[in-house]
Amino acid sequence: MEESRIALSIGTALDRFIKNNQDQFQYASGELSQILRDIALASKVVNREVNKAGLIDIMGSMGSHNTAGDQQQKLDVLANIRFTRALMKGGEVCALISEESESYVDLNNEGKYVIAIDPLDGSSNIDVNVSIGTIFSVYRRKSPAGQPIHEMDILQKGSEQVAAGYILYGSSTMLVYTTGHGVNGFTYEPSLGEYFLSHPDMKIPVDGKIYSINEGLANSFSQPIKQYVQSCKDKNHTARYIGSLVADFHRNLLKGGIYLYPATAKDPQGKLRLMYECNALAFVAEQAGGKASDGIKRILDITPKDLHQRTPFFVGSVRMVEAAQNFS
Ligand code: FDP
Repeated sequence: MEESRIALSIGTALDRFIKNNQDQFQYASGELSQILRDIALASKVVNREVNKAGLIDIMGSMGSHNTAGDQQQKLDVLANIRFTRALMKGGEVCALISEESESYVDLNNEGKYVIAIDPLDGSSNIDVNVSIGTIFSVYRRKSPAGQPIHEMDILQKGSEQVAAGYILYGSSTMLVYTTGHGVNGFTYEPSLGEYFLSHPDMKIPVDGKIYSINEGLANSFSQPIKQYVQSCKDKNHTARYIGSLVADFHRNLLKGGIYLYPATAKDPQGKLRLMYECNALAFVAEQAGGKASDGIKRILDITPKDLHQRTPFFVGSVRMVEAAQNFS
């Protein structure tokens, strides 16, 4: 009986983990904990919808484009609504930056936190049943609460994040986050409707053998990037590119590797967005012992000038990112 499935421990639920670790946070008033719970809840709803894609009419494009010029998918829009509503409810969040909205949203409240979110990343993969993700960054507001949001609250450097993470809607659904005290991963147990701690204190291997880059664009890579990719081939490294940033990042976090999205002819500044894609993953990578760079400098040290700013992005195992930088 002791060894039967029902007698086995189900582990630590996300809520319990957040509560147990609340004191680690500098401003331990419970608000950040509530934000993490709200994100987890919204992700469960999005997970439910993602799993039904194909059965209900949520696949395909809306026929509109977001600020970055990408075609908006129905699920992109749905995920944006879900996360926005969840984060607006409690009053902890005073402003939202989203891939799906041109400007930030000032929630006109006393909230102390600003959230940057890509509600559904890798959306071109939705219709073909490939893993997609949500990416989020949490900042503390700088201007006094109760006044209109100021630019300094919005355009903060990645190093000022107080929490960040992602949800991966993959073969299982996972929430991975950091509050600056290491990285922990939680797997969703759908029959219980809960996330459970499955990957405590995640560490990315110092070196790896996987390189992830869209080599179809190789003709427009700079010479140093071409040379770096060639060096990976010379070492018989493995090429893996899902084309879903969260999924590619997560695999490399577990196995060791590098993800690169360099400048290309089409996207001379790189394709990925600093504020709601790169910063969060850079924070997670560093907290897991990895590195994130734009090829020259640390991602977390870039001062954003624009909400939808793009940047070249090299992230993953320290040695691989350093090697790629050495070619740049
Ligand atoms: P998508 O356009 O499908 O939303 O951030 C955008 C992103 O996906 C990343 O998730 C992904 O890694 C990258 O773009 C893929 O871009 P390419 O198709 O140019 O390789």
